[in-house]
Formats: sequence, C-alpha cells, structure tokens
Amino acid sequence: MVVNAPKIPVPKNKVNSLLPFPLEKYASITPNISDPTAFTANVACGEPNHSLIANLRHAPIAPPSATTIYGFMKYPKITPSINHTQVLSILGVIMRLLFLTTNLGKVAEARNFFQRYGISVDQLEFDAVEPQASELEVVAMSKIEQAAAFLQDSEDMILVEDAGLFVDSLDGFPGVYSSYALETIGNHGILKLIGHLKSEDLVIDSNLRRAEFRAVAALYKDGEITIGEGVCPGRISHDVGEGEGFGFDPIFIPADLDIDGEPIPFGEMGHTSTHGRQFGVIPLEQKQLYSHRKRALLSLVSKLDFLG
Ligand code: ITT
Repeated sequence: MVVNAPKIPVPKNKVNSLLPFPLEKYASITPNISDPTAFTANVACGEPNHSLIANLRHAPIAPPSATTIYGFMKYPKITPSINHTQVLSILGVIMRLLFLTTNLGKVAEARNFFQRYGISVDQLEFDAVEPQASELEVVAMSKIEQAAAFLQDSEDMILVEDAGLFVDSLDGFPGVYSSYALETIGNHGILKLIGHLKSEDLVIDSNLRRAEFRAVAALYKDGEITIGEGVCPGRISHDVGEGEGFGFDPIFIPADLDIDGEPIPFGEMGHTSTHGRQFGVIPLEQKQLYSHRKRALLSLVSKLDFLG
C-alpha cells in the first residue's frame, strides 16, 4: 500500500540524523500493515539505498495530516516488521519508565531488561503505603494507583513489581512478608528455620528445601494497567553465598533449565545450570536467565501491543 508523501514539519529536537534533501523528494511512504504505528518511506534522491524511517502515531491509513514524524535516518535496509519501539530506539527517542521501588537491585534488573526495547528506567521513590494483602497482585495494583498521581509527563510509564520468596516447608513463608522477614531474621534466620531439613542424597535434600521466587509486575501507561507474573523455582542453600546479589539471593539456588529455558526437576542435568551456586554468587546477566522478575517482565511485555 502506498500513500502520497505528506509535507510535514520535522520536530528538530526529535531528529536523530536528518537526510540532506527536502521532504518533497519522498517517492513513497509504505505503511507497515502488521504494525499500525510504523512505516518506512523510500526516498527518490540522495545516496542509493537510503531509506527514511518515520513513526506514525496513528493508523497508516489515517490521512497524512495525522502523521507525526519523529525523525529520519539512513537505514540501509527496509525492515517491514520494524515496530514502534524499534523505530523510536533507532531514532534515539527514548521512552521513559518510572520504577516505583526502594530496591536498587530491582532497578538494575529492570534496566538490564528494558534496554533492548530502547526504554530508560528511572527509580521513583516516595512513601507508598503497602497494603497488608495476601496476594502480590493486590500489593502491586495498590502501588500503581498511588504512583499514578506523581506522573508529570503523560508519555511516561510507571512500573511496580512485587516479589517474594515462598519456602514450601514453611507453608510459603516468608511470601508476602519477605521484606519484613529479611529485615528481622535475615538470610541466616531462614537457614535456621529449615536447618533440620537435610539429606546426603542431593535430590531428597533439594526437595526438602524446595522454594520459589514469585514476582508480579504491573505497568501503567495511558490510563491502562497491564500485569505480568513470573516464577523461579529452586531450593534454599545450606549456607550464605555473598556476591553481586541482593535480598534472598545469597541463599537461593535456582532449578536448572532445559534447552528452552524452562525449569526442570531436581536430579536431572540441565542445559543451563548454576552448578549448585546461589543467585548471590553469580553475575546479574546469569541470574537473568532464571529470574522471576525477568519472567514477569516478559509476560508483561507480551501483552503490550506497542512493544511488538
Ligand atoms: P519495593 O517494594 O520498594 O519495590 P522491596 O525490596 O520491598 O522493594 P519486594 O517487596 O518486591 O521488594 O521484595 C520483597 C523482599 O524480597 C525484599 O526483601 C527483596 O529484597 C526480596 N527479593 C525480591 N526479589 C528478589 C530477588 O530477585 N532476589 C532476592 N531477593 C529478592
């Protein structure tokens, strides 16, 4: 589908790299049918193979006057499947996400995750009231509602994410009381509580000490809230392993993963493994392969059309 090239003023502050010829020289603009927020435009002059990539805020079939062009750049290959976020990120137009959390470890993981989408993550800190609820999702939703009042730029997004460690033999404790448990009894306290659960047999030992991290992530954008959930099964170690990690990382050993990145039962040899090491002692990049937070964010992103 080809529409006539519109004459549109270019917002200079959004221009990443302007091609050296006037807008009237466009030959055609080809909307991206699979993604109504993006299109490519071929240029009739200039160096061969140079294309223009722009961003259409509304549907491609909208009249040209409804078009917002964010910028232009040399793009040697037209990629029909390019999506809104990729266009913005190529153009250097960064979307901003405010992460409501007091935990810098969580901010680092979210930054690592969102950078591939061209989304910057800033920490948002205020005294949020945390409801004493038994569901992580209720806590996350309540925080989003409180944080929405602080939004200064309506283009920004807000992220909250609530996680907890659930130990099988303790009926899910500390669960939603994870922060409190960490502050009071700490990692050594958790080890003491299950200190009697051990076996020479690694599979039996692992099953006795089975635990999982769970995370619920909620993202607010344009008045809508999207929720994603993630789980990371594993077991509690016998000692505390210090390193880059935070919170319960020093006592949590994730289950090995199969070739598709899915957790497998204890006793089977995994395609990906920490070889019995805790989250606390492995680098962040490695933790991301297993992380409940990463899984919650992936599930969230899969529900967001604009991230494609
Ligand atoms: P915010 O609520 O301000 O975001 P928080 O540290 O209280 O920060 P959570 O409520 O999500 O974060 O987490 C509850 C506890 O579980 C807290 O003590 C965390 O340190 C710990 N925790 C969460 N995710 C973790 C992870 O990936 N690794 C280790 N511990 C984690």
